Amino acid sequence: MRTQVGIVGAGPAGLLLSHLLALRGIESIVVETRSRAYCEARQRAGVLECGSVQVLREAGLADRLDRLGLEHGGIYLQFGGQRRRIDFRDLTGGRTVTVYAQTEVVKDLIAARLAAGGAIEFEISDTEVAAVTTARPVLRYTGADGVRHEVTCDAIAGCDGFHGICRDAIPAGLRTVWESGYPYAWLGILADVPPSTDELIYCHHPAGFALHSLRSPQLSRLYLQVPPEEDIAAWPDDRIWAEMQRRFALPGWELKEGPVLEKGITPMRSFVCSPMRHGRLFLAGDAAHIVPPTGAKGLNLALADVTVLAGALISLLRDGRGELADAYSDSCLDRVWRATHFSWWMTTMLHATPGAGSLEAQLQLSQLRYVTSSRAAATSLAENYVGYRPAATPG
Ligand code: RFL
Ligand code: PHB
Repeated sequence: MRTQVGIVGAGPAGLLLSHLLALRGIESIVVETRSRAYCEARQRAGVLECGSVQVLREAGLADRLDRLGLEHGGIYLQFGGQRRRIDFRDLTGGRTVTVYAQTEVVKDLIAARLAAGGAIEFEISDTEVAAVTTARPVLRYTGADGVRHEVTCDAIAGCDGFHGICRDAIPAGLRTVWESGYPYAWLGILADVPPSTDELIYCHHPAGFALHSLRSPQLSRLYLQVPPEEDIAAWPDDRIWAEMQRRFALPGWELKEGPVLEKGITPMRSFVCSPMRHGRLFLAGDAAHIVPPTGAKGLNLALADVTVLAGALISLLRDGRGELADAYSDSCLDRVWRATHFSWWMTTMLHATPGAGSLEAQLQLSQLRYVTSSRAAATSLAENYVGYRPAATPG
């Protein structure tokens, strides 16, 4: 088999890349270990930066996003018995974020690819990438029917997430990895209850961080800081709600409870791999970098990477020009490091470190008071949250 770009992974990165390439006449195949139903149901991110919304809109993928997405002009920071708003519109010249679940983004992308006759192979196994430093890299996999395939490509995009195989195709001696864990995890729930808030609430509390997010006017998404090795079995629904009530408590405000539709625990880490390119293999999204979710950056970075990558591959494969491909890694890593710092900063400002002395809490509270009272500090948070810097759609 022969295609121009072999794409490993049908997450947001791989799917958007195949779509952006198809819009410019570049052929690709997407291979994915999981089933379509699994990819469409996996509960993950919820916040799109304005640049991500613009890329999806310009690619003709925003029909449902424009109908169902909820535009938010700010967030609340809650700490020390008060809830203060950061006004993105005011601080960033009118920019906003949009709450629209990653599951919906993935559904839209899969539907658009299949409607356009795009090739997505689900439930494949034994993915291999080879000859990536030649002009004809090779992608091998076993299809759902058990048949082994070999696809000769012009380039391969490793969009296979943090646990994928593509990153390891860059020889260890040629890549540098920076990594750090955090001494806490998030317990996330999807609840069948209208949100109790009009904007997301990021809540600092001595017992640990909590986040009130949403999915629709009827569905709430909430998170609690828990110990990293916590067993979800230790958290029956009534314990989760009791802990939410304790952390979010504010006089005159009520947290509404409802049936818990889904729950799970997510560990946290910061991770960056450089370079994001080796020969004709290009990494994008979680395959190359991971951030803790407190800054709502992971999905947005994945979409930004492939927006840049699409431009680089179009230039390379259509016009025979390699400059953008050569610049790909550095131009993405600039944004990745900004988001890595922002996510680390939000995380360490808002979470309680187990065993930390009381000095830490005082420093966090001082930072929270500063960021909610100084226009300069609030602007820095706001411009990072809405997206610094957005990637432009390839021409
Ligand atoms: P994905 O989504 O992990 O997709 C990778 C795909 O590759 C497949 N795969 C393979 N396919 C073929 N062969 C192999 N050998 C393969 N190995 C793996 C996998 O099955 C999968 O389908 O990576 P991608 O596309 O880079 O997208 C990244 C985002 O999914 C991720 O960064 C975000 O979900 C992170 N994130 C958030 N990001 C935001 O921007 N805003 C948020 O509000 C936000 N909240 C979150 C989050 C992540 C969370 N979790 C669960 C980690 C909240 C949570 C709780
Ligand atoms: C979510 O809605 O899932 C969400 C929102 C904001 C975050 C992380 C996750 O920072």
